[in-house]
Amino acid sequence: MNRSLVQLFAFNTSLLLAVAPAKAIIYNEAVSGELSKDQFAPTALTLTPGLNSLIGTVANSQDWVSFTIPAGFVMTSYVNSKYVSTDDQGFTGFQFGSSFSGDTFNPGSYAGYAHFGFAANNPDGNPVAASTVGVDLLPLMANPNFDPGATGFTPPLAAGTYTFLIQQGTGGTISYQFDITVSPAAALGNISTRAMVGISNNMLIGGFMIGRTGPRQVLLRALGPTLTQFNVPGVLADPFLGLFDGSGNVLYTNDNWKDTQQAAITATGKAPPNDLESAIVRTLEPGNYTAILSSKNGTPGVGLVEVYDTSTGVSAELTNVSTRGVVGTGDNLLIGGFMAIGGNGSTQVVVRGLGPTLAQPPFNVPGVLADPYLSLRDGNGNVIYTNNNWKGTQQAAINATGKAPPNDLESAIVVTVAAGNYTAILSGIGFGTGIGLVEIYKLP
Ligand SMILES: [Ca+2]
Ligand SMILES: [Ca+2]
Ligand SMILES: [Ca+2]
Repeated sequence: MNRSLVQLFAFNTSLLLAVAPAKAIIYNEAVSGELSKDQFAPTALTLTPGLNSLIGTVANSQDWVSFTIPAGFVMTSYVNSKYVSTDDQGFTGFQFGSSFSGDTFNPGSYAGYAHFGFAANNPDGNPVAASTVGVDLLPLMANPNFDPGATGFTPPLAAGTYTFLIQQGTGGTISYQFDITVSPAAALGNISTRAMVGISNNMLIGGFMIGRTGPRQVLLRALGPTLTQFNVPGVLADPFLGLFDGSGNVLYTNDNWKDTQQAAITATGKAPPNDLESAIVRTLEPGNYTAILSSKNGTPGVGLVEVYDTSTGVSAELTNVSTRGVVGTGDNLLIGGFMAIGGNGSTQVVVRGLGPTLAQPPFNVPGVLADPYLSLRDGNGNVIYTNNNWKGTQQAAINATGKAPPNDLESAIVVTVAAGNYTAILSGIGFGTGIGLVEIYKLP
């Protein structure tokens, strides 16, 4: 496969990466008055993507606040960025939910807690050497040695509501600031798949899942003639695109993108360059979907199916990707493209390449790829992982994901990737050809 085509994938999937971090003081007691002192009715604050600052004071009292992390985002840090007091330390901790039940002096009431200040005296002897100013308390609060008796949690904190206490007993007045970072949850962004498109079983099939966080507007498009600009020979002259639900019912079809939704498609900024190419823009409920690209006139050729989450600036929730099509040689390989976003810089995925399994029920596909070979490339086209037969190198790790291929000759890679664009390329050992399937799963 040529480098320019890899870069086409990277180009197509680059737009969602720019989630501009907000920087905001979400509450300042000097401006907005005292935070609640009632554990059952904390001051309710909704966090925004980016940095959120909470500024206040406590003197022999408690400040109670509940933070709501929006769907599709996670709290990645809770930094004690300012501490001014005559006392060595204060105390902070939290519980899941929109209020705090139980005894605030019982460690078992907290999911996690920490002392903070100049010489915070935490129970395990203190991994923080002295001052906590500038220190992210979240990983410390998640360490059971650091806060014995707490019920525990695993950072980052998922979407939801949490009630936090900031406390100072007798001994001083604390002025504090906590800086809370909210980032997109780990997810796969846009996807794209490319293969030879023929007739009958030789259609290009792209599967994807809309995640749990609610309806998403997606743009699907099918390209053929445009691929000639990327030096692809033998392109599909006239694509036809269908969108199906998880039960195989047809939801929408499109032949030529200007036919019915020209204005809506143009508004997404993703209109196909060629009038014979196809596009569909729809808002979809959570669930599994399949996009099928076929040749309108029956003449085979190389085509590309892409699925974009158009909710730019919000975490995408396309969680699984699968592509079925003909695996040929040269430029006619089967290619699955995806973008990893958020997740504090890392997303764990399983990529697998199937062939022989497709010949078995319930698929019963004739002419399958006999011996798949899989490679994973980064956005610059550099090969970062390869696998021939899945038991060869990562058998235990792949088994642990529950996604082990059914056949020993099939391929799988389990890997943690940084945010960015990737392509998974399926080919046949010994220049073998046939129908294959590339799948990409994001692990929880
Ligand atoms: Ca206060
Ligand atoms: Ca068409
Ligand atoms: Ca193989």
